[in-house]
Amino acid sequence: SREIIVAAAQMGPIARHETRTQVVVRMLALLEKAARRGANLVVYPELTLTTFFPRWFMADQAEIDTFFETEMPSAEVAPLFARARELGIAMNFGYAEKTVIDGTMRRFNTAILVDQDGNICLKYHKIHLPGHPEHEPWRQFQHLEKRYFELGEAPYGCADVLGGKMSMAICNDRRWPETYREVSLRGAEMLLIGYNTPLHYPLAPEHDHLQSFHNHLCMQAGAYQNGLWVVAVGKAGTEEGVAMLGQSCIIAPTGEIVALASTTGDEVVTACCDLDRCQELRENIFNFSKNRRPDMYTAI
Ligand code: CDT
Repeated sequence: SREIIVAAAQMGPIARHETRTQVVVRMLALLEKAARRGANLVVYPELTLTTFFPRWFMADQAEIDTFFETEMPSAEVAPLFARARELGIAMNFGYAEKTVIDGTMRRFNTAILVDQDGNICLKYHKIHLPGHPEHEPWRQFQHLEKRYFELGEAPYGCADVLGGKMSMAICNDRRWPETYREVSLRGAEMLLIGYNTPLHYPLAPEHDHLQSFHNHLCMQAGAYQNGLWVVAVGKAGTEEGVAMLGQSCIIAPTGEIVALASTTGDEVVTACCDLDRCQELRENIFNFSKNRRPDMYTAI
């Protein structure tokens, strides 16, 4: 077996006025708790370092840019990198990234995977950006990811960490079956997902009571149908007046939830994940090379 202990480090609400330094103090507390439970890997939410700012319309780019990072680790985040490295713990977290590519300023909703030696070994730019690009004042709150971020242009990646193959996705990506199939075909044994999911969905409020169900439904199905572990971690609780989904969890390749957060605050849940269990699915019911029929899936 290839067992690793994984910690899902759910975060409670982060207010707009909270500084990176304050957030990192909370992340460090979760890291220490995870370390005491023997964790090898700690997974934090999407856009961990700030409040979920796409809920507000901002016209001033300078104000928008206050939520973005221009270097990683930044001075504020460096203590987290240092402590994780000292403890020999790998970690995954999301942040808003502002970076120059080929002389052009670009902005992405980004996640990184940092190995146990403190090196960023994988970076991912979110490819499914939900929401809308213009101010829609009729909504109780905005979801302006399409305004503040550009679409990621690279497919999902996969890195060798802790003796296993890890991939990352971000929030809305987890609703798309293609995400799991892509990373699985690229060899991933574990998919790390951070999210910020409001309980209220303005376009179909009749689904509000199903947020928790849909969250687990897509990820449990994705894990099972592709024979991989899924670690899903939310920023939860009432953040700036908006109720956000908790229920961060760790899902086995069988589709079973093996660890589940029971609060909507800062909370660590852990599970011992045997990466060899992917084979239980991949050598049997979902033996891709034996039974999958890509030649028949012509519509996709
Ligand atoms: N952050 C993010 O991607 N959230 C979306 C909210 C629903 S779409 C407005 C999600 O899929 O959870």
